[in-house]
Amino acid sequence: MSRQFFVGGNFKMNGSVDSIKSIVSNLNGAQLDKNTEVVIAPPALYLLLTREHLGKNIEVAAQNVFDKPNGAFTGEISASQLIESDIKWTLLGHSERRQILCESDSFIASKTKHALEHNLGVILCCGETLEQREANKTTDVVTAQLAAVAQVVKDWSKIVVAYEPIWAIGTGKVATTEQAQEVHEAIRAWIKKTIGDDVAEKTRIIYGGSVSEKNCKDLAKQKDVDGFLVGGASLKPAFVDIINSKI
Ligand code: G2H
Repeated sequence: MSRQFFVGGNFKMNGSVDSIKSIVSNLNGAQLDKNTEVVIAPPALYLLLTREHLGKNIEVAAQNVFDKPNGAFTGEISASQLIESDIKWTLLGHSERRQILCESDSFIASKTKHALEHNLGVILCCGETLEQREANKTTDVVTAQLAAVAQVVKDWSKIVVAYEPIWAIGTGKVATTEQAQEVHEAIRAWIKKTIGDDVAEKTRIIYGGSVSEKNCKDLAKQKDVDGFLVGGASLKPAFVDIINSKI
């Protein structure tokens, strides 16, 4: 079966009112592949500004969400606040949050569960370090990250899995098409075995890590690569070429 191609833009902690407006206006004016689902994730401060100015053909994601309802949680944003603001997606489990903010597999799983219960779509990131890859532990590491979620989440229909090898993030060192396909295939096999055939067929598994307008077309041809999570290049006009990588 065919899965709809999915391209996410993760702005990380970048942008200003002016630059975000200019990215949004560039996307609004661009010819985008209508068969590709596009979601952009600006910093929290700019979520409303982005949603206000962005065309309805593109959805907006938060870069994080908390796993508790509104209350005394300084610095956090709730799922219901996102939904009320027409923000329909969230990223979770990005390696920068796993490593710099010390987020554990179980915390990410709890946030995923809570986000899904509030009807948010979740771009769930997983990925290995260079050390883990060199020790042949890639599949074990990414499937353990996903297994923590599978323990608490049964319905995967609103999850997009983003495979992001940490050694390829922001380094310009993209995984080869073979390396990406191999891990995506292993993730799909794991989903099939652990969750079920139908979920494995339907779940989008996207690649992230130094995706650019130069390498996207080859990566997009891989059987199990269903799209991209784009960091640095999502801030540039070339993001449009990545969105259009299937045409
Ligand atoms: C990986 C990716 C987007 P970049 O973090 O999530 O960033 O494309 O800059 O490597």
